[in-house]
Amino acid sequence: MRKQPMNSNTACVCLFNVCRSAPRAQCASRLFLLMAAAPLSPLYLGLDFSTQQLKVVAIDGDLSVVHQDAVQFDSELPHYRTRGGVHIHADKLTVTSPVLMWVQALDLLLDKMKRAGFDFSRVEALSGSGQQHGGVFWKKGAAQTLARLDPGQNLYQQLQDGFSVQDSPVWMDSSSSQQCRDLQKAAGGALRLAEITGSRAYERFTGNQISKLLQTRSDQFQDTERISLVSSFAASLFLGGYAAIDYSDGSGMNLLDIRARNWSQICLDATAPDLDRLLGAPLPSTAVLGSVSSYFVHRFGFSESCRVVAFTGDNPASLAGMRLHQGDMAVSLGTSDTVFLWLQEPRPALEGHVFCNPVELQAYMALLCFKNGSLTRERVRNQCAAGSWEAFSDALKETPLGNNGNIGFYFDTMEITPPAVGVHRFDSNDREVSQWSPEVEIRALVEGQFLSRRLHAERLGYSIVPGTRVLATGGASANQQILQVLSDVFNAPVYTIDLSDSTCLGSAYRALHGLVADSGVSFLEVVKKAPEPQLVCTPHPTAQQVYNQMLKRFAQLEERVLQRTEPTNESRS
Ligand code: 5FX
Repeated sequence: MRKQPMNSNTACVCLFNVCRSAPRAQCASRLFLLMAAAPLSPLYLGLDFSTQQLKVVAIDGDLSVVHQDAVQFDSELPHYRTRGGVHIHADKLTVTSPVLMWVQALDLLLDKMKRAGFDFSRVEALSGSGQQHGGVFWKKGAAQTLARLDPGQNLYQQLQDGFSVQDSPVWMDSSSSQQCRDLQKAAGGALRLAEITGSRAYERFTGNQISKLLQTRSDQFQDTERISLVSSFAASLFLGGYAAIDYSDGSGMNLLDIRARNWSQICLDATAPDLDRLLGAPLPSTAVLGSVSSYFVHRFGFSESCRVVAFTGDNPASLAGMRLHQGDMAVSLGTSDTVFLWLQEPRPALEGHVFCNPVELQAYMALLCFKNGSLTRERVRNQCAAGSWEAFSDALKETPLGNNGNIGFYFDTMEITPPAVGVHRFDSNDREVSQWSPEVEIRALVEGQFLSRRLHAERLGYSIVPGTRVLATGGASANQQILQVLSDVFNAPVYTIDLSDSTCLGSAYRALHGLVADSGVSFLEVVKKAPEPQLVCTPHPTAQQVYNQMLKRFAQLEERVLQRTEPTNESRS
């Protein structure tokens, strides 16, 4: 028997059974039977700093989930008095979250994992994501605090004085309309800004929030030594130093030139002085930023070699979790519907967002949000199918593809894409009508929603090519007839994918990929062992002809609907 120095990766049995209570270092016998000469398999951590909670998932090299945990901000950190993780201010436009709540949530999460016996020494790499657009303002001197964290104290105790702004603006904020107008003017218009940064000016985008801080609380701005996104802030905690903003989440700031993959000088100049220094240089989303700081080694038992892979936004991380391929589209059918696209050549437009792709350097992704999703489907189900999904599905089955030329727009609340409101019905001669039979109304709603998803996706550069897959997730993806319409409108097969925690899982996958990305190994190669999506529908043979025609009319009718809608407070000029 060979005596070996123990590390926590090595399973052992003490012959005299004294180890159970005594720490290894104090073991009297120093006589171990090595049960497993090979170290336990490595693990990869994915964290998600989302709006309402901090979540973690650990996977092994086979991509199996071995540990999950979460901290709910409202209930587990009640002293911050957040609702849904945020504070909505009196003006109803300003929405913030306490930055120290996020710090304390990390303390709590890691303590929970430790108590659950999670073996941090097995973590070979970690990565994570954060709600997009939120800004964290580090106070002068915070870099030193981060670099000298004392493992005897928690992060919260040591970072009390680390931030120049205590309440971080988050993605739900819409208080920077003036700054949006100013930025668009400086960039040469909304479309020009979208061509540079991937999006026209949006109030929640970080650059406009930075500009607002400078104009309204310049003392706090002056006291700032670094600005992070929620994602890069979280990575900074693990690194013990400021983490770079990654290209993908950086695309949600109205500051990054998404083609040059660097800050746009026009946008920097229009936003705040000396901003490139405050932001640091952006890096690819697959970059290994360094190893965890000694704080995590000593306090939790992480290995000194545990790598920190750039953190990114929650939507980019979710694209990774869904393992989207080139040409794929993912549709999440939830309270609001979200569409993710993998794009090779983007065409930024006035609606939607184009971000750098989080898993492939040369590619892009697009994100489109549609506010009138499941709630509108439920309203129409209640009115036209007596509240029954079965009757709703029967109506879809009994009505023809193309609905005999009837086209409807259903915006119960002001829509994001496009910014229009109200219910608008047009017959096959493009004449406005006030009502239809329940069956026609149901088909018009579902076709109208998916024609809109297709129209706006195509405007951003998406095209349906052989091999295109549509991945459906979210509540309504359980309804086969709704998915059949989706398949017909896109003339593509529809697959479903179980996506509980796609964001966290995507971050864990990215941690694993980050270790090999530099050697040219693709993300899809690394995640090929993950379960495949299930094929549920294929398009009807006549679908292409019916919906290609219908899409043209739909686009013209949408213009008519838009002309009747007042512009929103978000600047479209
Ligand atoms: C995307 O642009 C958004 O604002 C949201 O999806 C946030 O990322 C939610 F965390």
